[in-house]
Amino acid sequence: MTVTHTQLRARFASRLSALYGQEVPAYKTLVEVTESINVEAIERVGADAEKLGSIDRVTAERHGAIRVGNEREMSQVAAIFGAMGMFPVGFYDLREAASSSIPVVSTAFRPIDAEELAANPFRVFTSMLVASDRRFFDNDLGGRLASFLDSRTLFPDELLVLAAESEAKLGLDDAAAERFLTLATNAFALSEEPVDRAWYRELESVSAVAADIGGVTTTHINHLTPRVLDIDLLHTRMEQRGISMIDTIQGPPRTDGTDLLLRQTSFRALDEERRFRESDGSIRTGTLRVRFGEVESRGVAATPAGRDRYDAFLARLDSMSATERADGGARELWSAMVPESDIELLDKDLAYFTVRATGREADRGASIADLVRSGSVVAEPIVYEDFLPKSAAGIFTSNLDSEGSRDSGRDATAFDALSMEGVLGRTLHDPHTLYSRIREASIEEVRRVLRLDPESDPAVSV
Ligand code: OOG
Ligand code: NI
Repeated sequence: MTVTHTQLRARFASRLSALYGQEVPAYKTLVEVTESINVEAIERVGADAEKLGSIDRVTAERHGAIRVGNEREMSQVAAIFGAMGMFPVGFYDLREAASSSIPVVSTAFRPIDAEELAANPFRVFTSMLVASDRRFFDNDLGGRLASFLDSRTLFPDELLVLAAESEAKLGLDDAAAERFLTLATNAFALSEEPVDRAWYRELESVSAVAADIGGVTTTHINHLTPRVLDIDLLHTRMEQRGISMIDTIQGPPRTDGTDLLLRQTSFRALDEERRFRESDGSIRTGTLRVRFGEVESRGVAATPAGRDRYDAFLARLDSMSATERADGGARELWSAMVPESDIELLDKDLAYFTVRATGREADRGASIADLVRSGSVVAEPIVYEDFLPKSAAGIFTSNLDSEGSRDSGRDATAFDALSMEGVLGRTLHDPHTLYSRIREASIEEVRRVLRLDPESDPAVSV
């Protein structure tokens, strides 16, 4: 029997979750609290709570975050995820997104078809260190870092061979699937290998993220994030369970209507025991603090116009004082800038929806929003499947003990979405194209069912 990409992805997500639960026990508490809040939300709100995904999808839903060191490692990760039906989507340059030192560029691997997303939406935010960026690493350190990374092997050949086979044959037989999943999961387990203390510290003085990536010979899952239906309540409950959360919830403020995009928060990184190699060659036990737990609530995907509103909101927020923000200023600002009801979001083309004909007759020449108002069509929000650079940078920095250092006068390494595509050696998908493709397919179907003509009913093309 062939184990399909979809099954491989679901099994990989659940194995990683088991691994991370063993390694970071607070993650298990987070999952427990998340699950009970989700059940309560369904009881309280009813079917509407499932408007952005069935309870089964939401309960199983996770995103992971991993970090690799160079282009070779990034292309290997792409091959491993390609074996599970996960494709690179979007480009994030975190070097620019924060004042602290985050010398990485990122993409997210995820399924892209509506059915695959519904079956298992597992996604992994994947960052690659840019050791050549002289703002962070001078010639000497950057050179030593690059050769350290060149000489390590994160993924065994056997794993890469199985990945290629799965990609080519759209799956693996049972035995090969088992082996693939074991090797893939192991590649992200925290290693027992001693950490070279002096090397780690040297990198840490520039950037804690650089040390986490390039200070060790292996990689590990940085966090796994469950999806919760009420993130404000979760924040309070976790504090009550004695787990100290970061102060803020990243992303747009809470609203009474349909949330846009993504809201995230995390608990502080915890001390983890690691072995160190000291400069005299002896091995000692110590601790590192890099892995944390994050949780998120997902809203509707924003169109480019909706995204512009969010970006404008962030810019306005920057000029607000902390007290103003905490006093409901953020929420007020958001309400003034973004409508909350589905129908307005749809009418103003701020968010993506799929549409479905109800069987009730439609007026000719009506817009989609009119058809929704008159009951001929229902609109359902398309879940935001991606990430937000500002929130990602916020999550990175909220868990760093020091800002690190950078010299903005030195040369930046030019690296954009096209460069990322070159590194991956495969298409880097644009999130908007994917969301609008899902929307268009549903409109096409409504047109067919209602026998609308795109020529005489132009509004229906949104
Ligand atoms: C990734 C941080 C970004 C998110 O949810 O925005 C991220 C990392 O810490 O490696 O996971
Ligand atoms: Ni995350």
